[in-house]
Amino acid sequence: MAAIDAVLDEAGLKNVRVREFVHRYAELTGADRIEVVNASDDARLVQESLDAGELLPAGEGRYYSRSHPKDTARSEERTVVATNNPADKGVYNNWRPASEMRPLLEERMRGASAGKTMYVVPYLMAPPGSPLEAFAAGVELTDTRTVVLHMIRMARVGVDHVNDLADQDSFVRAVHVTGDLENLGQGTADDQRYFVTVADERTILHYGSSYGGNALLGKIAHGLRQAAYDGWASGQFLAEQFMLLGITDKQTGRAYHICGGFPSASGKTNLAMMLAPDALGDRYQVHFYGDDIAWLRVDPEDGRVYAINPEFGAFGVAKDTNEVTNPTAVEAIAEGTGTIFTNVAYNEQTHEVWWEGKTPRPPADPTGWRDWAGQLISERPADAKDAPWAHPNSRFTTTLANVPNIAPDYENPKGVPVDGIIFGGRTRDREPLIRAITDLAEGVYDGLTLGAEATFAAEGTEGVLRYDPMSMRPFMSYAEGPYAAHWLKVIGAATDQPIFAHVNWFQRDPEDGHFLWPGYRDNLRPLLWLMQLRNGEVTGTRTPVGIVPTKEELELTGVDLRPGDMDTLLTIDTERWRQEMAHREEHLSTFEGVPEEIWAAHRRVAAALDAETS
Ligand code: OXD
Ligand code: MN
Repeated sequence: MAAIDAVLDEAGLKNVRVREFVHRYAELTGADRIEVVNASDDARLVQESLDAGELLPAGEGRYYSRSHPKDTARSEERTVVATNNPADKGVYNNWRPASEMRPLLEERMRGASAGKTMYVVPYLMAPPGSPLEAFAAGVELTDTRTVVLHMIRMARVGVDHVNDLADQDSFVRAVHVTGDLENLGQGTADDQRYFVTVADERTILHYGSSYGGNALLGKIAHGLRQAAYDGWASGQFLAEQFMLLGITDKQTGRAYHICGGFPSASGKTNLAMMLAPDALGDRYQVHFYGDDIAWLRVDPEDGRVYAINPEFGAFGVAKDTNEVTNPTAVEAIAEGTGTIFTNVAYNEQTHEVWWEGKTPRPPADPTGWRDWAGQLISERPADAKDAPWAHPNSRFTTTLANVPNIAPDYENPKGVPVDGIIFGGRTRDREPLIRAITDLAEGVYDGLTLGAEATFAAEGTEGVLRYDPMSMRPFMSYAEGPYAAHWLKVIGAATDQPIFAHVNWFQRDPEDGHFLWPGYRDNLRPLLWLMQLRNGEVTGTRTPVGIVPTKEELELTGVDLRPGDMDTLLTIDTERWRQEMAHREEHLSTFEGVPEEIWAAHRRVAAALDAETS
């Protein structure tokens, strides 16, 4: 007891509520010692991790870590949102009563950190001074040093973030206990893991992993689940799994900001970090703000929607990251950036890292290379010769400031005004390159019916959409009907509302399967059109599902397209859309309390499609 107080005193941690929280969980988890962390401790903690073999060197100022092979991804089945109100139960949030989950988690955590250090990580999920700062402070207690190092890269970390709170109690209590990863029955009927957000008690209790969103509690558990709940409960904001980028027109001096949601494997990080295509680079500059989370609120002064990225870093999927797909990410993870790679392949002699898609082929000389699980490539058994070297969910963790086109105002506490909100899934047909939606309810309806093609059997039937409302399916913290209503309320309060759009970079030729649109940097072109449409500079063509550009309106200088492909990219296949409307109706019907405005939007689109074919 006295020893804990001495450490907290020494660290200058004054917030009495935080101190009580630390005491309580130090006792419960049985940790041997505690240590309070500030971002300035990074170099020392890195050195300790290198000495302990938890990190390996990966070139100058870069590091490599391997997770336990049974612990390589988020587990949606084991993730629960608990509250004290059964009405918070939705379709996707795995709701359970707080009175059941809190004791269950605390029992699992009891004594589970014996022999370990419990790190106290005070953090802020917002640029300091943000109007949403009251929702952004948290303290993560974790028994794993590499989790601390990830938190320092992904969140603003230091005792000042909790000492100075106006309401000393207004921090998220986040507890991470790793557990015995070898013996947790991961993926079996006897799975011991639980990742619980007790949303109405602003408490996060995660047990049984030390990987990514399971363990870096500022990011997904606080930045998305808790924040979405807080945004709704307070009536003040939305927290969404959205990227955020800026486009500056150097000719006119105007700046635009676009945020949006994409289901996984739909190119969100590449889009967020993109550069203008060479042919447009003299005129447009694209800036990066965030690749994964945006909090949206309306500013009473000008009635516009403002967005912040609450994060401080990027936890990006390594697979397929290269000079073509994402040159800015390649720079952001170069030597000297402090990047931590996890579960990529590693060369223990040269300290190089490699993942599928980094180069077209793996390194020709296997000497020194080990795959993500630590197996020497040269000693792989014959039947494993073709297995990937990196885990498909291998990652890099780097701070935002390392991204070369980071926006100069990315730390502006106010955030940036949002001109466009886009949704985009990976769909091989039906969805055109872009369709703009000018009506709020139709925009929200489009987000609620967002989906991407199921890619393998476990996710659904091949080719059928797997719905992922607003790309929030794994992060929903309250019921979908009230969620839709909250969207209408927040954005509806803006006097100058953003335009909505649905984009699709992945249309394919039905005959030979080639991608019709080159994607990547050329994705700027449809976004420029969207901004022009919002400004009234173009009119597009009205269709039952939104406004699509005419070929002439799109800036296509320097794009490499096959003849005829542009027409297909802008075509609405009314028959396919009518089939889709039936699926949408079924999908929306699974939610209780969907606002009438959303149903009306659905009926309007359905009627317009019917009118087109009759
Ligand atoms: C995710 C992530 O799992 O961003 O979505 O890490
Ligand atoms: Mn994400």
